[in-house]
Amino acid sequence: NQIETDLRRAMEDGELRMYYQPIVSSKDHNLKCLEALMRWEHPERGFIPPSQFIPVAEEIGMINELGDWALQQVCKEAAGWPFELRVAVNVSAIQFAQDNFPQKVKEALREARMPPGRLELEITESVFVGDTGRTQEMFEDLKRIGVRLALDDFGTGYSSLSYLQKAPFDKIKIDQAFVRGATEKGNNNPAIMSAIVSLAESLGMETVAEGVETKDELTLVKERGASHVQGFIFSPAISHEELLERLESKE
Ligand code: G
Ligand code: G
Ligand code: MN
Ligand code: NA
Repeated sequence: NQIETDLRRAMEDGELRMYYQPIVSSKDHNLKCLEALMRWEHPERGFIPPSQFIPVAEEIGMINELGDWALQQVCKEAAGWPFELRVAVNVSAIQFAQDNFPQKVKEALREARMPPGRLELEITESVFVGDTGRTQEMFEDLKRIGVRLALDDFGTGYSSLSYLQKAPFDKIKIDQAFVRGATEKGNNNPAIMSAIVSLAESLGMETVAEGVETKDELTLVKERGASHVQGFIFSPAISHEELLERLESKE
């Protein structure tokens, strides 16, 4: 399989990179967290987006290796930042189902000397599908280590409110599908956003409005109470080098 060979080489030869997208506070637009997003610079095919290679890695059984690499890389990079900012890593349901996943997280933090509270794991509702009871234990193990948990892409999958009750999430990420079109007349998305925010608040969870691109969208998500904002209006994901330059210019 060509893509499998290519992915292996990509990991070994450093063709994979972590990029970082800012997540800011709604109130003052201060930088609070960076979401790590994987990028693949293929020597012949050029840039391959994660939406293309992550599902392949899941199918061919390489997502755990890729995920281990990402976790270690992000902890190493974030440990060296000039500010103690949080960093969020996407974790696929397959990775999350590994019995030794909490151990891997602990190890990556220890290796990098990263304080656990700076690491946030973004998981989607798909981790609850086919759950045999182990998921609950996994959450408890991770909370014991001291990392934060975020529920990603909320509202698009199998969204069951019982998931919110079952898991100790610190943050809910409101999917960008609710931001798109939200500023148009007669759109229901603002009402849905308000409902998600009030639910999250009553459970003591932060909220991030994802995919905010325009001023009108920013005004709207603030009106609707989202505590944090992420989107091209502030910045796309940038390389680690560019992030360091930006952070150092703030020192
Ligand atoms: O950055 P972009 O919007 O192209 O990302 C597309 C998708 O790929 C997102 O859903 C994101 O969660 C996923 N993704 C990006 N980086 C990683 C990663 O390191 N691990 C996993 N499991 N998914 C990732
Ligand atoms: O599924 P997940 O939330 O992990 O993926 C985040 C994805 O959203 C990344 O691929 C990122 O590049 C993309 N993204 C981030 N901000 C914006 C935005 O403002 N507009 C659009 N269209 N995509 C965005
Ligand atoms: Mn995410
Ligand atoms: Na998301």
